[in-house]
Amino acid sequence: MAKASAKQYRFSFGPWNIDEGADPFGPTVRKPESLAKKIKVAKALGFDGVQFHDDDVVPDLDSKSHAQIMKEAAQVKRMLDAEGLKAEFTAPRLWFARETIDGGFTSNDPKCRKYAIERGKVCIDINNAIGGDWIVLWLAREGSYIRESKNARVSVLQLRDALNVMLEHDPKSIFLIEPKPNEPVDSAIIPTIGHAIGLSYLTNDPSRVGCLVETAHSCLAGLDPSDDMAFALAHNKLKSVHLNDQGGLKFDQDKSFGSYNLRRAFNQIRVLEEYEYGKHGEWIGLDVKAMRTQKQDGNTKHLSSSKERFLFLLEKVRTVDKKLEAQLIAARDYEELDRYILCHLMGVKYR
Ligand code: GLO
Ligand code: MG
Repeated sequence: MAKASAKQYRFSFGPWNIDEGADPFGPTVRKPESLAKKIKVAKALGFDGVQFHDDDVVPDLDSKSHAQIMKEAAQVKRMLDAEGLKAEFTAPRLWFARETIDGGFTSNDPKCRKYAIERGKVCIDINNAIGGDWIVLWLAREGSYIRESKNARVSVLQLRDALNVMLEHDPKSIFLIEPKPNEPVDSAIIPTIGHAIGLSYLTNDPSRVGCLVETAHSCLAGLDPSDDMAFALAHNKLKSVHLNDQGGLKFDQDKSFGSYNLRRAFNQIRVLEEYEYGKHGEWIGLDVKAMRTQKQDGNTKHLSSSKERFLFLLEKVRTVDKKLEAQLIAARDYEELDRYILCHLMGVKYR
């Protein structure tokens, strides 16, 4: 077990991270668990908070009045309070509704775009009711299957306009864009962290538009997740992360953190640690999925093992011989630096 003090870091995951194991090729293999149970699991596994979709907080919210939605959100806040947990964020699940088949904010149908914006406003109200720190916008269907179906320049400006309306709806809310290059769409309008940050600068209040880097999404774009985090940190825009892992350019795997590439995981923690990520309340979010083969009674092991690995690698980051590292960098002996880092990671004697 890791020795490092993780005081600086707060951990969270979402209810969707304890799932039933369905995939596009087959049915569910595990029974659904209630939100109340998942909140208890978060506490039992030593997490500090929970991430939500708007309809995780209030199921079937389109069929409910605003007053009813607020009442149910307050109940979830009480469930969190009872466990001493916090809500990290709420995300409008804009990829599930009939109205968002062709995207939400960038749908070609103006009625559907209006639906998406109204849903965004309800999500903001829910987030305020449960005391969440931010709104996360995973722009799942804001893209296309064939490029001719949408004008990408128009789509970018529609995203800007939607953000402006939401920024105005609540002058205190902070919005984080979570980019992903593909899946469910073929080509996303905002595929990378550079695009997300570029979009933030187009809005009326860039200071309230940041971003969330997810390991697997960076890998799917062929990029290094720690470099994406560093880029966002350089812009003061890294407000959250979704740590997981991904084995190359295939479907979005959401593997346990570090399970595919330990060194890549080490480097993500390294960049977060070096720039004191977490000092201003930023969370370590885990967006991991259990394998479909996993049985019901082991359906949270991917969460506990991801957190355990984070703490183990944090210790590795903190015990790098900085003097030696600086000497090897000054000597431009990167072969030796590579050897030292690998010895350190493998726990074998160096020299
Ligand atoms: C899927 C995304 C998804 C979001 C979550 C919050 O690829 O990573 O899990 O992070 O729905 O909006
Ligand atoms: Mg994610």
